[in-house]
Amino acid sequence: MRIGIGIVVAALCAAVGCGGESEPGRPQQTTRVSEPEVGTRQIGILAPAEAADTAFTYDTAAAPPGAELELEVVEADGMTTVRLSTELLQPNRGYAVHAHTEPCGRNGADAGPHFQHEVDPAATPDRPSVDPAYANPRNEIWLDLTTDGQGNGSAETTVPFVFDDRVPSSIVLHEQPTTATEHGRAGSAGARLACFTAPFR
Ligand SMILES: [Cu+2]
Repeated sequence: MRIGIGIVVAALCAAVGCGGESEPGRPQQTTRVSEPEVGTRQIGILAPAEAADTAFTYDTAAAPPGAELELEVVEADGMTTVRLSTELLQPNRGYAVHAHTEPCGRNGADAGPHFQHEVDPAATPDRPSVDPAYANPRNEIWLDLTTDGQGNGSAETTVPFVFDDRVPSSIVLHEQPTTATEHGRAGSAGARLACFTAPFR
């Protein structure tokens, strides 16, 4: 009797195709040849801080309202690649840019410190990490860029980690053209000119 039922099931499967252990109504699994990619792509248009929703400028001369920021994040094979492209910022100017931990707000400080994969144990809310062992472009996400004559620019970085439950919440553009790397100042880049709330996942 058991054998008989087995043959009937086998025949049905041959006719309609049974999906191994898949449950009814669920798409069947396909074989993956590498880790799945996880990614986001977000666009923000700068607006004056008092009127902004997601993309804030705190200095309308250095980071003009209407400037566009596009952020792309791709996690794959244990690494994360982040691309930032900008349009209509100040022409021929450098901007130091980083991923920060908190969403943007009315004040530049609202975005919190730099996102760090391994958090500097010496850092406090009042004294951000300035230790190059932690404040560096492999443990943080730095996207320093220089604009062309039209104010367009781009930057890309690949860091040797993917995110766990902690992810960056924003991208901040700073006054200095590049990010400091020396001990005691590592990660410093001057005033916050603009901020784009862009959850990385
Ligand atoms: Cu920053």
